[in-house]
Amino acid sequence: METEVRTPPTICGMGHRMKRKEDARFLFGKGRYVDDIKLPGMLYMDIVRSPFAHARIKSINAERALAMDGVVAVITGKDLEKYNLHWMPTLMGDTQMVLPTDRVMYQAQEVAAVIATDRYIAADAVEAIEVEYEPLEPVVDPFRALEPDAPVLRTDKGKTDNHIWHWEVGDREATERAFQEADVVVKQQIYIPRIHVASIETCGCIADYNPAEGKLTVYMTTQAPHVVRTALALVAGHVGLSEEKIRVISPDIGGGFGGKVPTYPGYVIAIAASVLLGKPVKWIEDRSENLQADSFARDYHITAELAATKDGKITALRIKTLADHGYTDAAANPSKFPAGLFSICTGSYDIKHAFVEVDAVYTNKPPGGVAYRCSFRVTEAVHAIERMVDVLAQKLGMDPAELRFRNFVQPDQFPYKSALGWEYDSGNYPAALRKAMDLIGYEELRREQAERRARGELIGIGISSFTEIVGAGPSRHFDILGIKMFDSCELRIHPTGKAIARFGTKSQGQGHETTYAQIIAEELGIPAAHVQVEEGDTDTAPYGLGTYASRSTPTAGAAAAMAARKVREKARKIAAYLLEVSEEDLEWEPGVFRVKGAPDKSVTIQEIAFAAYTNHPPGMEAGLEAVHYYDPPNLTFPFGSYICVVDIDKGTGQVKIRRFVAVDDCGHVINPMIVEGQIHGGLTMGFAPAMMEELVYDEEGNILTGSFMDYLLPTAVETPRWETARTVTPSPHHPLGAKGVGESATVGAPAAIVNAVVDALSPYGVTHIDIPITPYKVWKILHEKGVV
Ligand code: PCD
Repeated sequence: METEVRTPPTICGMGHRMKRKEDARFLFGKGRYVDDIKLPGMLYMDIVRSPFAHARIKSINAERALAMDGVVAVITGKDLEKYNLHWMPTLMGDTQMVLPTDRVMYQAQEVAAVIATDRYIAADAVEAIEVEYEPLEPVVDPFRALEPDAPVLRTDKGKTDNHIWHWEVGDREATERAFQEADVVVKQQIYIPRIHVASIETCGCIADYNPAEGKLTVYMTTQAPHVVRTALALVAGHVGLSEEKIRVISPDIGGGFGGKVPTYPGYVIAIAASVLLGKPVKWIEDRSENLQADSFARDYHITAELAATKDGKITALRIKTLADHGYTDAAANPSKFPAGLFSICTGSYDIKHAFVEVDAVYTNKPPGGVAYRCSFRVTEAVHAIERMVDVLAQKLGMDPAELRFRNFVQPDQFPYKSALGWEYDSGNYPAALRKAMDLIGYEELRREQAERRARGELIGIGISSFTEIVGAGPSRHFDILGIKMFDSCELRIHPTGKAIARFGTKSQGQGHETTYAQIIAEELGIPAAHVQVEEGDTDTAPYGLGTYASRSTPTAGAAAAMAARKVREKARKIAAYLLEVSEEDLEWEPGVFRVKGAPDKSVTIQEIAFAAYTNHPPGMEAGLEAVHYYDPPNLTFPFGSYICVVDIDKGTGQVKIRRFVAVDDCGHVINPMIVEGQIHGGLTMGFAPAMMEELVYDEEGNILTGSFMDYLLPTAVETPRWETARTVTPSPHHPLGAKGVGESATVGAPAAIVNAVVDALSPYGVTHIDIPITPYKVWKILHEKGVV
């Protein structure tokens, strides 16, 4: 099945490879990012950061800094404490320091802020501030954090240990029984290291408090502007910032990837500084600050087990995980799901019994647990199950494709209720894997592998058949800080038949200005070129929860279709009036209402729009507009099958990805070109942590990968050539049959790569390798296992 193209290229509805409307301004260098904005009288902020992972602050001496020309103020935790603004809530309901009053909890934590008339003066003044620290014993290892004699980090919360929460789901006893009765059991420790999104643009803001109006405008790199506005009103209402006086503007954003969901201390300090000084204050992180202090992702220590019959039917899954959250749980998960949607870990398989538990701990590291293009811990879940299926295949001596076919949820089982409680909306897993196998020539590759193995060469083939879960709400299960997770579209048609549509989401590069316009073009027949899309200004956009977790298409995209349908219903009434027939006598085709049986009697949507303001039916309200708040009935479950082929150089341990075929299914596709772009980017962001990215700390809590010298990112040179294809299994509940897609590839890719490398080394007894698979790691294995 393919997405049907119902509109001509002049209208450019769904299914057209429309070029991105936003690209004109990006390609001309006319994007408007936070750092492009300069306001009259603007001051600049820079931040003093802690060299220690855990220390008491004995004193802060700002005298030398304050004496410097151009330095306006130095702000410390003690200053903020006077207004009770030294702590702030995290999105997970934990608390985080804005600035410390007594202790620092991780290296690079904010200690004080300098406000100056110039960015460089601010930076020099940071150097001039003298802070006296008394180092304390740091807790770096999460297992150490749980030992009874480990230093307790969050004494401010009255805690007596470093355990944050325990979360479990599934049937423990039934799973236990299934394990006892199993013919075969496999068990594997899997570590998914801490990583960082490293988007091109770092974080920053301009806080602009206007004392005359009592109004605060914040230009800010945020993926969720409305949530920020409400949260700010809730925490700073007592100092006069009430919600109607706060305007958050998220301008163009140079990549978000989950890292721009949280509110970082820098934003709050800049806001406090602007309110105190009555002037605009700009704060822009530098690259190292971004890498060292902003929220990280992953850091999951997983123990996974599978039980199966001897002919390869998986009967149960059990997972125990230790989650390192740094010194505060600053994850951005929906409130009811402290481990995000990790419970999608039964994956694409019909597993009757499952039990999962996650324990979270505090350590002296930057706070987090946010996404890195992974829709709430789904990458961790997919990595665990896709690795385990291969571990089992190896144990059974069975082809991993065959094992997958034997265990897939079958197409006729949808809607499918998983053992851990999700209702998968639709899928056809065998079709996607079969297609990927055909494209890559699976059988032929296995033959080649056998021949080469006989010659002692290392070639591996790895599969990942993942299931994603995206599009939160439904609001009965999903909220952030109590705010329900729906999303919105407000659509206005102008008299000349052109439109403006505003949304509660916020593109960071995904192309919403194009795809939302295409949805409205599809529903109303107004050319997508004539639909202006706006997001990110809380004074004008309808309320929404923002863009992350691939939720925009499932929620706001659906809202666009529903708002357009409301407009079309009103348009039908106007058309009946203009054509002097009853509504039932009208037929709709994109852009035109025709009289049934008299097709030359018709009115276009443009004529109707004009009439809505110039000649509307008596008794009807003038105008043509609609608002829709869409609360999805379920999540959407995109999926895919990826196959990776690797060749390993025995001398150097270098892994070369020879081919990578990705078959994705995101239901109906709005813009195939944009979806392919999303997959290409997503695959590269799956390749990176699989092969090179990792935040590493020494035993003192010093970050060893604090710059791009050591935190490796792939360039075009290292990145493999991606081969993409798709199947189309529409979502039965989304108005357009679409599912989200933004994160699928990052979620699915790492397991395919690791499975390929392990497959190459399996004749030598290798069953697992933790990512990142660096040449050194492979080289060591080759030597340990006596391969060379
Ligand atoms: N689409 C189409 N069709 C379908 C689906 C989809 O067409 N079916 C398209 C849309 O429209 C858009 C895109 O595609 O445009 C995407 O989508 P989605 O899936 O819905 O998603 P969104 O919500 O919009 O977004 C989000 C995502 C995420 S989540 C991430 S990470 C990443 C991705 O997105 N990020 C980014 N991608 C991207 N891209 C770019 N360029 N940039 C960025 O930043 Mo998170 O949670 O935050 O981790």
